[in-house]
Amino acid sequence: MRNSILLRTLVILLGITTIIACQEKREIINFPKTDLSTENLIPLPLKITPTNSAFGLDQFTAIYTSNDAEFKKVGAFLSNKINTKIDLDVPVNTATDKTPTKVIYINKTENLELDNQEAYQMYITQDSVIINAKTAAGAFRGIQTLRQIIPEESNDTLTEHKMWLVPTGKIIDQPNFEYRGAMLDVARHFFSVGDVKKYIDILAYYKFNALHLHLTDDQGWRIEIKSWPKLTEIGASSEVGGGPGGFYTQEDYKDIVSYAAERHMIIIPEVDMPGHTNAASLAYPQLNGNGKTPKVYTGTHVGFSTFNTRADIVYAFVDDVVREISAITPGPYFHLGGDESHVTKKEDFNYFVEKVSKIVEGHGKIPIGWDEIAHADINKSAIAQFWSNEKNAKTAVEKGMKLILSPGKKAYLDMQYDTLSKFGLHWAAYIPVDSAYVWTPETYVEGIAKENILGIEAPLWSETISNIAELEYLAFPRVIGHAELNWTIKENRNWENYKVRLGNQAPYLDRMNVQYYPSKLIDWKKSKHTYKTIVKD
Ligand code: TNX
Repeated sequence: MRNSILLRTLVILLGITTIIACQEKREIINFPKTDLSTENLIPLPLKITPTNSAFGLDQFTAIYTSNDAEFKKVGAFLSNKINTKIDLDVPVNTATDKTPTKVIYINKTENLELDNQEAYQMYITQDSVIINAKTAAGAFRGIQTLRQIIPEESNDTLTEHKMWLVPTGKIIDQPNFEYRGAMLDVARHFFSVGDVKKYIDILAYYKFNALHLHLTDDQGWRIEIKSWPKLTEIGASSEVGGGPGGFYTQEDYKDIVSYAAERHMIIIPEVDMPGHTNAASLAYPQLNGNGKTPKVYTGTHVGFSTFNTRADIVYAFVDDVVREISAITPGPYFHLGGDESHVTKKEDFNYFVEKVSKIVEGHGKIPIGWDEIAHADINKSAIAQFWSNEKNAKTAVEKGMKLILSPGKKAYLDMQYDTLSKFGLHWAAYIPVDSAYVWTPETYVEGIAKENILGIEAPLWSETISNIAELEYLAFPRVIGHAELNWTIKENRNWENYKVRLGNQAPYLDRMNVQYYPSKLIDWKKSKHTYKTIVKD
């Protein structure tokens, strides 16, 4: 009896000594002063309150999440990205041989200061990082912020082991716009599943939540449709300049969709109609209704093709295509194109858009179309994507439709930076890095208010680019600016401040092997990774 009391006292004493030893150990760490608000975050959060100390991420750190399958996945994603960034193993919801002294806790809670479904709050103290979110999407946006403030280099002077110092403080954050999109034209030139995934992964880091794939155009049809097999047997083997083309099987497409879903992004499939349909009519000449079999088209002109908008077979075709694609698209939208149908009569165009919108709705999706669709008599739940014609945008809003803003002069990633740019076009404008950022979507189209705008989307048309390096040259760094316009409220946006944060993205972009355009407007931070550039400026 006496022995056991003695033993217990000893154990308790030992425990207390260990805790004191740990605390002493912690106290000796004299963290250098940090400032969370001067970190390199893009997009900039809504509110940052620095507390000027540091969370020492190290081998004694563990990630825990709420007991929710989606939150667990967010924890695993974070652990994986920490590992690829700094080669540190952070266990998730598991006990390890090392006693964790510090935790990153990803917590599902309704108790948030902000209403938005993608909002999150992050509290960083010396021994914990707590990310609170209502949804896994919110938690996922939160961990992007954390990834950005974990330094690449460890501090090896404070302890005997490596420690990465994360500045302490509080972040309250939510998106400025609900739809934060980029578009990739895989029709003019085909891009592989791997290329698309690489683009998605980087877009997710900057809090994008949508990738629109322009899957069909005159030069090629890029998605397998099982009920109309010639679309890919015949319509996919061409591209601008005469290259081999290519297409996604439905399995490939599902693979892209689930890769995006892991990053809380949706895929918006676009089948461009009734114009931009040469490749479809090449496969099935009955679709164009003029009795002629079209030729393979590898040029870059637009506006010469159309479906026969009065033929029943066209609607049977559209119904099959929309049904098959919708079945493998979990996102709520289907993009029906509708741009530059120059050889379709106006009344035929409107008739077509009305019928196709109903087909899209019949398959449970919300139609999106380029701004030309505003003149058709369609439900106001349809969305118009403004790219060049302000009148169309206004007509859409007057009808109660919401807009996605993609103004050619600001948001088009295929516009050249300047006259020396090796790739790109310039019909809308030259868009240097500052110009892509310095505009206000909230007031860009006179008379259109923020509540009419779903968000902005940065389209990358691929007439002049045929591989991932060229894609990256046009997309980066401008698309990072579009990320901030979409996420950060206008009061917090400022070019002088942004351009410093952008320069500090170089180590990340280099590590990801992104061959961005090294604009001279930006002071690019040196990085330990090899810096490759395909174009000298
Ligand atoms: C206009 S924007 C187009 C595309 C071209 C692009 C080139 C739009 C809806 N149509 O067909 O690829 O310009 O910048």
